Amino acid sequence: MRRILVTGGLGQIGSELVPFLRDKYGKENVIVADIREPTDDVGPFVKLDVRKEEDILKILKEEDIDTIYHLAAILSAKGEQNPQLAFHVNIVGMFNILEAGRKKGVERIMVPSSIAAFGPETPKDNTPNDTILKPRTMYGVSKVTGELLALYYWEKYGLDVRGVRYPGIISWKAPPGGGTTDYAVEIFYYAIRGEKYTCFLREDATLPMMYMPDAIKAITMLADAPAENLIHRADFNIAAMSFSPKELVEEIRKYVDFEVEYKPDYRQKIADSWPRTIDDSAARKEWGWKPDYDMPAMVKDMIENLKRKLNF
Ligand code: NAD
Ligand code: AKB
Repeated sequence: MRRILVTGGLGQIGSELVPFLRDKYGKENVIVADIREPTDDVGPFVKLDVRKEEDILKILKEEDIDTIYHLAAILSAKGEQNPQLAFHVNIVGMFNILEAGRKKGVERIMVPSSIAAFGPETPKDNTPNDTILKPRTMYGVSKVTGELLALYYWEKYGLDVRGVRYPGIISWKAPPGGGTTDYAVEIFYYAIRGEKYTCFLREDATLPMMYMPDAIKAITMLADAPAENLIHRADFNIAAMSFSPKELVEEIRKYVDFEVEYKPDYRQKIADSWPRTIDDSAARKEWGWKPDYDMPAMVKDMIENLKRKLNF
């Protein structure tokens, strides 16, 4: 039996990861932790600020946790507006989770990294798994730090920390939390309502993306992978699709008509520093990664689900 803590569990990914884990391990065995109070019933919940190591350790002991999914973070765009906050939540928070996990003796910590770990010097097309990591956002710096700390704690203490470098995640259940790729979720709401959308990236800003079911599949597959097969730790590239805003608009217009204008803001510079396409051969080889959704399949599913959700 597993006892699982999901930090940042009220966020975009946690909102869908938690039900998945509860189906598998039982509702009472998966505890949501977040700095925010839930607005509706989310099942077992604890209020937790990951900047406080003692509070984390107390919960790990009280709830006898053996597995942590550490999702609490400040994402790229929000992080550039408050880099000091991003440092404390993402870097100090990650360190606190590792220290509390080590002291409690948890079995496994899953922690997402991001394509934000890459930077302007990284090759942009078919970006290799093992390449130049010189990000220029505080969020990216925190992701590289997290990847290196994961490796350090594995080699020094045998603490089993694993993670994938997520691309932009697209989903319809919970809103995204302040990233550069958020446009690819927001745009669907405007399209379905038939409203004009102002895109904060250029029409040709191609970025790697992934649909939420594949994001859940990736992190849970990696969690279950035999340790002896893993050469990498918390730094697996994973890919599913890459597209520009213009290409996404063309696909959405196959279902609904809407107007789009492009007014790139500070987030364009962040997007410019990230890859266009990703080489995920290490994840495919080491734990059998393969996505289920390409861009057309994602758009069809998003439109169907959002139309139902928004009563259109
Ligand atoms: P999100 O912003 O939707 O959710 C993050 C959650 O963390 C929020 O519910 C927030 O309240 C909580 N939080 C913030 N500060 C906290 C603190 N001090 N203590 C406890 N909780 C705190 O983020 P998400 O999209 O669900 O991302 C989860 C993880 O996946 C993050 O590590 C993120 O970097 C990574 N990731 C996400 C994407 C994506 O597109 N969503 C892409 C790449 C990587
Ligand atoms: C963001 O845009 O910050 C996230 C990410 C790719 O890490 N979606």
